[in-house]
Amino acid sequence: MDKHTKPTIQTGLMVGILLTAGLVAVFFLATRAFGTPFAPFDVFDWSAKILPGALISFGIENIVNLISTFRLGETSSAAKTAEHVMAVVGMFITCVIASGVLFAILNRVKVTSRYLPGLILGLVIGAPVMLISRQVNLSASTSPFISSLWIVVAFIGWGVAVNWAYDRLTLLDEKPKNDAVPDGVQQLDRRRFLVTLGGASAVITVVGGGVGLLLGQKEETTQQVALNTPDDEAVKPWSDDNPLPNTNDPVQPAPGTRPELTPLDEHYRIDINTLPPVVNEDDWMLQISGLVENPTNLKLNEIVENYEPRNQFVTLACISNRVGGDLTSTTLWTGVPLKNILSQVKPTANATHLKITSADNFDEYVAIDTVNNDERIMLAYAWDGLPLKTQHGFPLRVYIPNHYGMKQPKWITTIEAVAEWQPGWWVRRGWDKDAIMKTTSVIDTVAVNDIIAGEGDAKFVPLGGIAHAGARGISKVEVQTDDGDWVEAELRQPLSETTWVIWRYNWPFQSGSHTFSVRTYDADGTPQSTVEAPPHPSGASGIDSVRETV
Ligand SMILES: Nc1nc2c(c(=O)[nH]1)N[C@H]1C(S)=C(S)[C@@H](COP(=O)(O)O)O[C@H]1N2
Ligand SMILES: [Mo]
Repeated sequence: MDKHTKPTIQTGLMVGILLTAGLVAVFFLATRAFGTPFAPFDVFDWSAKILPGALISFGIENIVNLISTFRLGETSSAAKTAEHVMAVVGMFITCVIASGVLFAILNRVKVTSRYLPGLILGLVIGAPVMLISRQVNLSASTSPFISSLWIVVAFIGWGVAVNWAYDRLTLLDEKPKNDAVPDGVQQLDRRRFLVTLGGASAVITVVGGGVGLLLGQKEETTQQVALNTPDDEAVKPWSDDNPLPNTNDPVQPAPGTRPELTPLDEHYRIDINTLPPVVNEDDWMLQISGLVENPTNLKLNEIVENYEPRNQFVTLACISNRVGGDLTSTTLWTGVPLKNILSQVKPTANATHLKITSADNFDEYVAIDTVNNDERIMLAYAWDGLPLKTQHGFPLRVYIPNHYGMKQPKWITTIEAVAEWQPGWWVRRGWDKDAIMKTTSVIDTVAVNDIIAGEGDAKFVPLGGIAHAGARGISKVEVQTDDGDWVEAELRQPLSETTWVIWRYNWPFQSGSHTFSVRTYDADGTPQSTVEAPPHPSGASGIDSVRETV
């Protein structure tokens, strides 16, 4: 009379949870310690690249909304964190289900070779993950062979562990039943086994995660080439002795206005990679090919040393930025006007566009006429006087004034002259083909704690923020209080004609609850659009307002 109870699928799922937590921790630790690929991120990146653009845009929009609704911090880093969590959860769910499936199979199929099923399971998951990682991983520092081997071995280890747990649980059940061993004992042994497994998994997870965190992130940038700008005031660190060009402007930002020059580590970051591609300067070359008379390969030092550098203060914005959002930042870009390089490679007469491709397979097109008519269009290798950080496109990115970031590849690897325009990465995914920056104005602060005393009883509350119109300039900013008249604000001299303009308005204090709104006009007097539009597909528009009780 065999009242043989096999381990249930639920037990299999439980085992899956415990062992997969360990697997993720081990992947994490190995990534931090040895630079192997973090498999969950690779699978996530791969899925994001093949899923339909509409779904991705929908996802991005919802994440951005959630982040701002729940004030989860700076949008672009919170969005990356969200991606990381989704990636790990995705792999976790997959493996937990797979573990349950293995238990179900083992319950039905008689196997002779003990760990073969677990090994096969590990291979069934590990092999595709390995292939995916080979295709998309750009951040690992181990060789492709080691990386691949590691992923397959790790998954096989995990599969065999699941298989082993199943066997142990079965054995505990199959102990001879006699009077000396009462029925409950098997149950107890099983529970004890799961508790032990849970304990071991917790230790691996905490130790792996903890040590991984302690090991810290990899180096920010690996540039060896010294920048060609040692005596240039414009790129030395800003200080009292080397102030920003507009430091003496009488219009000072209202307290609480965002910094006019974004600190480098606060510059927003948006791209299609959970971890930024790591480009090795020694292996890297800019290849310029296609319809050109002189196809050329340029090393970073040749770009830096052989061309006159150009500096430009730039406000970059993501097309996913909402009105008043933080996916926009300002810094000083240094690089080489692309037209100067083109004049040496000489596009042929039938070439109309440049296709710019990146290490992450991102691509965009820019018209050759546009490049030749605007020397601000540059291949940039430095930000704020320092080599580009890895996440911002080391070693080379392009700057194209007046357009959202989606038109401006980072981590450039090739430039190909072609005879016709094609839709670039985000354009193929349903975003605007021109992606011209919309005119926008934002209230950053109603500085109720910095009231200015005027004549007699008069008191003023400084209001301030930014206005930006790509490279078109700002001529006027106006502020409205409740349903009152629009009143002109003061404008601070911007850092350049392509940066945002800081505005300020000293509002005559009236106690109570008020709604403040702002609107702006391009240099040529064109008013900003007051029609509320979401970021997709052409960039957000609408009036920024804040309600404040003073
Ligand atoms: N290679 C590559 N370049 C890219 C992207 C990308 O995903 N891959 N994203 C673009 C987008 S959508 C934006 S908004 C800007 C952001 O630049 P930043 O992260 O340095 O602020 O990079 C652009 N260049
Ligand atoms: Mo973007």
